[in-house]
Amino acid sequence: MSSWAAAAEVLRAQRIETPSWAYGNSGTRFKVFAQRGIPRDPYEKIDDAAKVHELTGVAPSIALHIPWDRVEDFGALGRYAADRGIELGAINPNVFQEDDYRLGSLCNPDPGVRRKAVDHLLECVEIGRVTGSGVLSVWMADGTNYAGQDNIRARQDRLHEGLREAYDRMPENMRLLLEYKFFEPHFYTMDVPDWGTSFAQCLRLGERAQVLVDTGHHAPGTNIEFIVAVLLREGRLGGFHFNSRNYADDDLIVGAADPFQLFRIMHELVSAGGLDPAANVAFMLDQCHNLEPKVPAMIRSVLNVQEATAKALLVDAGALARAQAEGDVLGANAVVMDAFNTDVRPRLAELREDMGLDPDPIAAYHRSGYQERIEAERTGGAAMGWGA
Ligand code: LRH
Ligand code: MN
Ligand code: MN
Repeated sequence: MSSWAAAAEVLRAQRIETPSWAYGNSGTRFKVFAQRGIPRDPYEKIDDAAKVHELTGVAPSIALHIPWDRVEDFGALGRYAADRGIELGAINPNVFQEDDYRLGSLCNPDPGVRRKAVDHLLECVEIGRVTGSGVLSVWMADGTNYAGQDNIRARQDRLHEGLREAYDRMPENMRLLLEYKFFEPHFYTMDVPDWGTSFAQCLRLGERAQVLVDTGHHAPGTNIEFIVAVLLREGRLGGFHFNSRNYADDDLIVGAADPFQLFRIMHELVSAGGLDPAANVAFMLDQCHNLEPKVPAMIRSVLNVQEATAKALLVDAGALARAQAEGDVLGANAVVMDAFNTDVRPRLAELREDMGLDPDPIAAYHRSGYQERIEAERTGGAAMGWGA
């Protein structure tokens, strides 16, 4: 694709999901910094997510993490979101924050603990049924710290059994996305360390099990766009958790550390049809804003994804294919770099005006008085779930 008119259509239809937990207080294991105006419950997180959508026009859903976002009545929560113009998105089970899970959740050697973890997944399937969520997004902290601590293959078998139960319980419209991470909190083995392990588990489960790529979960130097290309080709790229990193799972603003990597990922998506609604790739953010104010940080994140997408859509596919066919190494690379080096911000500002939005969503946020209002109204906001 290379014409801006065609690119603009795709950009209008883009959907980027923001995570409820990024609106809460967060920090590192050294300190959680309390900010002013932090949501006190899932309803207020929805208010913040709705503000991000109101100003960007492309963030119409919020991912939930259970139990952090547990409420009595998820139907009511969904209606509250709908009244504010957004939907409840992926349901993320949490099987990593209880003492019982010291040796793992689905992979734990103790059948009683495995039962508890599977029951939580089943509860999340039911929550997703009520909220109409299409994604059950599973990440487990399971792993071992020492050679011989547990049997690696037996843990894979237990993992399959647990996921199988959840998968079989899902309604037809739901997908199970299995997120991998190569280290942390365990440092010898993680039970789903990489896309290959996730892919193998998903293949055994069925077509509605797909791999989730969190861009902060790879060893330094990993070529993430290659993984994206292969998974798309296999029909198993379920979605992303976007964030950026310099060292480990930094959870910084997507596109902050390496905008070129984000562009390269988007380029692989565009060239393989990964932005088509039919490809059903979920674009979700998974970040922690430890220092910066949360709502404008989230707006910045959405804009960064949008800018990378716009640049990828500007790659002249015809010229690229010709250069590739001719073995023109420099020419092919130049086509891609030309797109990356295009300043798309003025065009995106115009597109926003076309969509009835302010051309500069961050300035609009600062003018809106929203930050002042939440700081005045909300006292004692909650931490995202750990470390506080
Ligand atoms: C794990 C992870 C996973 C969790 C989230 C809070 O590092 O990326 O997606 O659910 O962080
Ligand atoms: Mn993640
Ligand atoms: Mn992570």
